[in-house]
Amino acid sequence: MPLMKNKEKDIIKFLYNAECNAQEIVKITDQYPKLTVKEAYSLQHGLLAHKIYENGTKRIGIKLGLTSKEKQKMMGVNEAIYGYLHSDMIAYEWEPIEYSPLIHPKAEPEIAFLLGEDLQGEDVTARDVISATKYVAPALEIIDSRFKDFRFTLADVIADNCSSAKFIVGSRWVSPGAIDLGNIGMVLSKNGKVIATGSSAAVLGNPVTAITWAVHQLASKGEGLKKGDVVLSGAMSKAIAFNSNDSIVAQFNNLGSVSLYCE
Ligand code: OOG
Ligand code: MG
Repeated sequence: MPLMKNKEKDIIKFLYNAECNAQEIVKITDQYPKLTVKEAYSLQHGLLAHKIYENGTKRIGIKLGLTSKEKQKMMGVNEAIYGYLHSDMIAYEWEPIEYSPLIHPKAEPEIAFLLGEDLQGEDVTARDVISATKYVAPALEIIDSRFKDFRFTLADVIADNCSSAKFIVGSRWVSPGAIDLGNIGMVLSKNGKVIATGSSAAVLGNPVTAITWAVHQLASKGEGLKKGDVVLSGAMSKAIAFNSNDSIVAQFNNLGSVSLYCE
């Protein structure tokens, strides 16, 4: 039986309050083990509407998740996921990230795509994605699952807007035609020590492939990307946990670097 509307509202409030109070919660599937991926996306959409209503945030793009074969294997799935980026998730390199409003944050190196045109349709191709992209830029996504110990099922993480919390886009913006998007190397350091390396090839072979997939998913729901949207294309290495006083730097070949400091 599909989730009843009143149950949906309760779950959305449960997730929203966990985020507002920086308090981890039990998984939704502990109580609703039959929650489907389709219902989870509906919860995610409802959560976006709830946030827009409650705190006036705006939808400013999307983020992709589980784009590497490794992460998909870990979750026992063979598909990526997507969530919404909101205006109140934007953070800046020059402004410390506050630890206290977060639960157990992790940072992920990603490539951000900044769109210069709308992009919608089930027939959108990788070429269309590139031509609609005005710039690509280095980015750090801060994920902060609302679930206890960062453990969840696929349906849980989708409902929780794919663990989205904050993101930082670096200051070097490059035309997508100027670099080989499927072959960008990356070195991630924490407090001056290299902690992971990765490549944009880990993102479904090429982040453009991942974005094309997401555009098709959105199209099947009558949605699309808009001029000015930001798209975070998916983690290029494992996510790195951080705490107060930690600094993290991701350096990308041909794309400069982006950093965060947590206070
Ligand atoms: C889900 C979000 C994953 C990515 O880039 O793979 C994600 C999670 O691992 O908590 O944002
Ligand atoms: Mg991510």
